[in-house]
Amino acid sequence: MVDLIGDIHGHAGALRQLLGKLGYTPHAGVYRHPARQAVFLGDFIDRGPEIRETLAIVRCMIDSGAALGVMGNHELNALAFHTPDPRHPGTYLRPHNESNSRQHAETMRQVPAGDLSSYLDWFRTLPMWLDLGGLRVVHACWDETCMAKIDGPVTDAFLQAACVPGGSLIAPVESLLKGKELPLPPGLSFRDKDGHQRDTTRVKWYEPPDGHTLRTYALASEAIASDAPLPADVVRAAVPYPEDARPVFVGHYWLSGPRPTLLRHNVACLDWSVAKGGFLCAYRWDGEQVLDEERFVWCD
Ligand SMILES: [Mn+2]
Repeated sequence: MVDLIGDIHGHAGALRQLLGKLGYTPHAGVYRHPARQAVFLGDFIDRGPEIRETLAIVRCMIDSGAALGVMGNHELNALAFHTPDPRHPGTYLRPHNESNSRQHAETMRQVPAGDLSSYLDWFRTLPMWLDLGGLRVVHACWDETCMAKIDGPVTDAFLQAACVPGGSLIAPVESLLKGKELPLPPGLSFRDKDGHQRDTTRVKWYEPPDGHTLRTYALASEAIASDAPLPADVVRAAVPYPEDARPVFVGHYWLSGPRPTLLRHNVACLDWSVAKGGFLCAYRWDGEQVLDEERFVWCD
């Protein structure tokens, strides 16, 4: 059975503490559990004091079979940031503008170039999602219509299609790794936890949109003060997660609260904002199809 672990973002101290609490101990430098496997939900980098140590712990566990893991949007962004754009020599698939450079600066400062290049090669081996039979794992959103459009390894051509404006894979890859967003009506914007002005909001993609307003369909981490109805095209395009589907685990959403809660009986987000004053969170899964809030494990 498995222990799912949310977004680490360079907090190796919290990771070591959580692994210890879950009964994983280091053997020849690799954290292992005698009877269980860890599953990482992505977003290992770009914040926090110990990005290099986080990468070392996670990669050793995955490469040795002590863990599995999926790609987060930060790993995909880093790949595009460091992959030259073949059409425009001297530029990269993710432009080196100020905000992108700022996003990746801590990773480049903390991880020596040679190591980073090796980790980037390794990021390419991370799957976009995992279907483990009794449970499912993806960084932000389980949407099989998007998955059907994605196949093959993370090559330069894949990165180009997934990251460069106009690319054929942008919409499906962003849905899986960043979730569903909807545009807010003119004049209605808000500041996110990083202080960025946002004119779109992340939504409860797993719920049927019927009966929802902007306020109730937005994820709890984003307070939208509008009871305007959802746009018709958003309602039409929604792919809610079936009530009787296998449990799905996601990260990504920077949730906050005194203790973890489920999004629904078969949907759990394990990102409780360790990199923004919250805590690193795991879920100890033993095959149950109705998830149980008593199975969250976290370190304050
Ligand atoms: Mn993320």
